[in-house]
Parts: sequence; structure tokens; C-alpha cells
Amino acid sequence: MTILKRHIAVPAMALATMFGAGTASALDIKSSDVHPMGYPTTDAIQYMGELLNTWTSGRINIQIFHSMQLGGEKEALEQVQLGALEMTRVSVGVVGPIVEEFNAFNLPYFFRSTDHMHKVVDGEIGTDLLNKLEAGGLIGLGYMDAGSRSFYNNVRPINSLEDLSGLKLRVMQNPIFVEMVNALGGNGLPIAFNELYTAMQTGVVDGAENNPPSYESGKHYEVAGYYTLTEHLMVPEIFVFSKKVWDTLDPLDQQLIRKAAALAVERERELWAAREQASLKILEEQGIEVIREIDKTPFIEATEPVRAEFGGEFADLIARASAVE
Ligand code: BDP
Repeated sequence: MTILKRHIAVPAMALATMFGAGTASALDIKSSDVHPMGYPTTDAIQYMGELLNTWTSGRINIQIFHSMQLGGEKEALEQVQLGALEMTRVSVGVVGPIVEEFNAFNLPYFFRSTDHMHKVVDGEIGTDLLNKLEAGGLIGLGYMDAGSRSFYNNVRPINSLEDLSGLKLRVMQNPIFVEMVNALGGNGLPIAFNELYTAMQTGVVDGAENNPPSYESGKHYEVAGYYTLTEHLMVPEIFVFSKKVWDTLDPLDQQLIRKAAALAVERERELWAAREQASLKILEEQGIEVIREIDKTPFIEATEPVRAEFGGEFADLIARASAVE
């Protein structure tokens, strides 16, 4: 609450002076997210909307289409590229097919820690990649946290690499993740997030992989109760604005949106850490046995060909990111 007040109050005065003339027109930003309200990403975008509303005395607003109301993330990105939707928050996982350098962040066992990931995405590399999105019709506003992704399924508990053998596992819609699961001995199937629960329920797949908040919030544990913290991916979230719409905006409004976006990132990261712990607790209360102790070495070794194949195309970027301390 204190943070909310501080951020709303301070810039409001300065910005009111800048925008006092009120010549710019009203702007209703529609933004989509696959997660429900109450998830760190949706709460952060809601906060961004509150900031913009306050700073502009109600002239700029964000309306959130949450809970997959607008379908999956691939479609959402397409809508934003077309300008039919102003904004969306998606996983960097589905951005690789638009700007392939993003696949550096989608490589298994790439980031060494959350701190390493933050330093890379918040530094020059992360900014360069956000800028590259413009060519794809997107304005990158920032990266949010999404922890690490781990496997779950309804066939057997995963205690070793061998246990993944032959399992049909859903991945995000990007060939890199299909290859990753295949390299681990499973069968990777790209499916949109909004179709995943049913796909597991009907046996189209045996399971999937995700961070604890998504696994818990999507109630995937109801249909795939074996969860092992393999932590094979640390894929950040990203939120993007439609370049088509952006180019029609008053530069001062663009500045306001960027400022509110930066504060939304801070807010999401505060919420994320707490939510991860809360989700693990809910899972345990639901009787899900979360296997935390697993030797990751065989998983790291088995995915080496994926890092070599996909990372080879932007080896310089990978080397720069790896060198970030
Ligand atoms: C979640 C991300 C969401 C993705 C989803 C997925 O927050 O953006 O859509 O994973 O697996 O962790 O598709």
C-alpha cells in the first residue's frame, strides 16, 4: 500500500504540470493475459493502469482481458502486431519465433540464477532485444519474473531423467521447447496454454512443465499430480505494446506508459517471490507430493545439444549473456 501511494503521489504532481494542458486524447488500453486476476502479472498490469489513470486524471486506462478470455499467447501477439489489441503480457517463450535472439532466454539451464537473469534482462542485452521487437510490430515494455519451470505429469513421479522417457509433454509454442523435451527422452508437443488442461484431462498429453504458480493457479495438479522441481527453464515474462497504436500516441503519453511499465515490473517482482512460496504451500495442502531433491546433472547434459543447436545461431549474444556476473 505504501509503495502504491508513493509512486502514485510523487509523479502525479510533476506530471500534472507536464500534462496540465490536457490536449492529448483519451486512451483505453486493452491488455490480455492468460492468467486470472490475483496472479502477479495481472496484478502488476492492474497497478500500471491505476498509475496511468491517476497521473492523467482518468484519461488513460487499462482494461485487462484476463483468464485466457482472448485465447492463447500466440494469438494475442498477433492481435497486438495488427493493432487490434494494444497490449499483452506473454512468456518470452512465444516471442522467440518473432525475434529469434529471444531464444537465448529460452535455452534450458541457461541462466545461472534469478540474479543472473535479472542482470541480463535489465541490462544492455535485455534492452537491445526489446528494441529488436519494433521490427516485428511490437514495443517491448519490460520483463517480469516467472521463476523456473519444472515437469509434471499423471503417469509416474519423476525421480531421474529415465522417468521422463516416452512421456508426452506439452510445451509452449516454440520449436526449441519441443527439441528440449525430445532431448530429455520425452515427446514434446506444442499446445496453447488455454488448451492444456483439457489436453491433459483427455490424455492428449501426459503432462507439461511450468512454474509452481502456473501449475497451481491453472489447477493442473488436478489432472497431473506428479511434480518434480527439475527447474530446466527460467523464461521471463514480457509485456509488449502494439507499435501500430504506439506510433499514433503523443510522445508524452509514450513516456508515461514507459514509466508506469517500469513500476509495474518492480511490483510484479515483489509479488512473484511470495506467490511462488504460497503456491508450493497450496500444492502440498492439496496432497501433491512435490519432489524437490533431484540430481539435475543428467538433465543439463542431455540438453547440451539443444543449447548447441539453437544457441549456435547467436553465439555472441550467448557469450555476452554468460559473461554477465
Ligand atoms: C506461464 C506463463 C504464461 C505462459 C504459460 C505457458 O506465465 O505466460 O502462457 O506459462 O506455459 O508460466 O504457456
